[in-house]
Amino acid sequence: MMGGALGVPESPKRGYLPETKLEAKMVEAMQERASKGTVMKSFNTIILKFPKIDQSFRKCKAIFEEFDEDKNEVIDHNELKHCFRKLEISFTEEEVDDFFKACDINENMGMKFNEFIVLLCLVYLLQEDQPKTGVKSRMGLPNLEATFETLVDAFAFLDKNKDGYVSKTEMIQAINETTSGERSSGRIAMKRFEEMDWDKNGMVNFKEFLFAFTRWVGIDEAEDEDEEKA
Ligand SMILES: [Ca+2]
Ligand SMILES: [Ca+2]
Ligand SMILES: [Ca+2]
Repeated sequence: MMGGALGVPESPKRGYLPETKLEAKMVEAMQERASKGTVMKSFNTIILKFPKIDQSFRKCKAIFEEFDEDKNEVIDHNELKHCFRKLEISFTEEEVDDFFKACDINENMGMKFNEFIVLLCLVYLLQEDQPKTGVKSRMGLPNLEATFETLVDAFAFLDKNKDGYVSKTEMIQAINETTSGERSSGRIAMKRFEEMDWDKNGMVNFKEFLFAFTRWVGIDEAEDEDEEKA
């Protein structure tokens, strides 16, 4: 078969290759998940779920506080290890390090609340292939896991070609499907996309998508308010 027939619709110029082992795993898990399909019917169904996601994230605060043993508002390396142990999440030392590096975006030696949510959701995604026998929930956090599943599903909906990334074209396509070609929809799609594509490499991976979500539902705003005034 000729290359075009294999159907890779677009080849991003750069930044397409996963930068870390963790990202590679994340992309692979997402490709696998996307291939199973999605229950999302449109971009609007995702938007309609925002309030519920927000609520669920806020409930997660109690979990965050439980594991923030010294109450300094960040989860450090040791606290994260305790957290994984308590939730019976088994990763190697190296993987725990990778998770930490991937989600501690400010590199301030600790994970803030929104970073912690992103981390838990990534853990959720990567745990898919390791079902615990006889246990219904993967992490013992059934309510939160339902929200994570919604987020994974939303990403799978956007990732039309199932390569583990959301491209600009895919974003425009997703939004156009519902808004019957209104002129403004393209601009909205672009704005949303730019909010998500943190490293500006033209592709959105699941981690970027999650961070964008914590901003859209206002989780990190509430957290940062005090600091900005200080
Ligand atoms: Ca702490
Ligand atoms: Ca894609
Ligand atoms: Ca990106």
